[in-house]
Amino acid sequence: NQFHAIFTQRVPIRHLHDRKGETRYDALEQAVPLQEPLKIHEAMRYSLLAGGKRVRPILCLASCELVGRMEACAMAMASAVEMVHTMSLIHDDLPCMDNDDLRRGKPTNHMVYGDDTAVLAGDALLSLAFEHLATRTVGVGPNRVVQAISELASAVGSLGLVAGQIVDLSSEGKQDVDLNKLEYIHVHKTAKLLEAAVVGGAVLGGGNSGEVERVRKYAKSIGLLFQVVDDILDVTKSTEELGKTAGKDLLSDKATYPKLMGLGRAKEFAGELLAKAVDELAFFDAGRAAPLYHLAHYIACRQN
Ligand code: GRG
Repeated sequence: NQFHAIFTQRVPIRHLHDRKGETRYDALEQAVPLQEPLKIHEAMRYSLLAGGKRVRPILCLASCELVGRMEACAMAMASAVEMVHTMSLIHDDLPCMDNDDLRRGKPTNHMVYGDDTAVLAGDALLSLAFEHLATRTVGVGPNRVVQAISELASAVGSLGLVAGQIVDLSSEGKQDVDLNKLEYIHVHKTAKLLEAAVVGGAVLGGGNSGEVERVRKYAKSIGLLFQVVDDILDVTKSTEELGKTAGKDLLSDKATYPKLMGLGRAKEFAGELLAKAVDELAFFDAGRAAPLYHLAHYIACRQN
């Protein structure tokens, strides 16, 4: 319930364990201060602070605490992951990619600032993510910081997000997208960054290699689960709201889990992925694992 409240109220990440109501500031807001040149920093902040669910940073902090360290050790990583996520959304919405006018109910970055600034805002967020992680991580030895940087870099590059996006773009309008290809796209576009968030949190939290590999498996399952649930929501929302924007998902050619395996089987598959993720947590202390346990259930049951 605590986590559900955090997501639905869009609580800034620094507030996660702020039980006394003290030190109320948002790490992300502070990471990108409004400064000259104003236009680029405004554009970066517009999307970064636009009310995303912040699933990735919260996973990162929960994973750090799972293996025994304070969330502060992973705060820079948590912010960096959200910067990378935001840049991928800004670029994904561009006319040369998905060409979307709205994101989270607001005009997309390029609709407000223009294509040129939106490209630069994405580039600047990507670069700042790595600078922030490298220079603002506190209380962690350099080997672990380098390992976290490397996790994030491989999640983003030509074998990560970019791989998922290029295969997705190349599949547009084609009828040859089978379950294997769909899984490839989702693993790369969605699961890789969730994996980097969770693994990075555990690495910076001082986890040993066994612990890190367990949370990696947890992350791979919830990463795919995230997308299977997204596809299911597209169908169920489309059915509820046929004729509104969501209806286009039902009518489009885009391959989704419900389309390729049927809605019932897609829901079963989501249940299997949830069970697999939760299994990996059994190895850890139940109290420490509770946040990741509830986050997995939140991802399985979310409505947006
Ligand atoms: C990394 C250099 C570089 C380029 C990016 C554009 C691109 C290449 C990749 C696209 C990646 C993409 C848009 C994946 C979709 C991921 C996804 C599930 C988004 C929705 O995530 P939520 O629901 O969003 O967490 P909120 O709005 O809550 O933040």
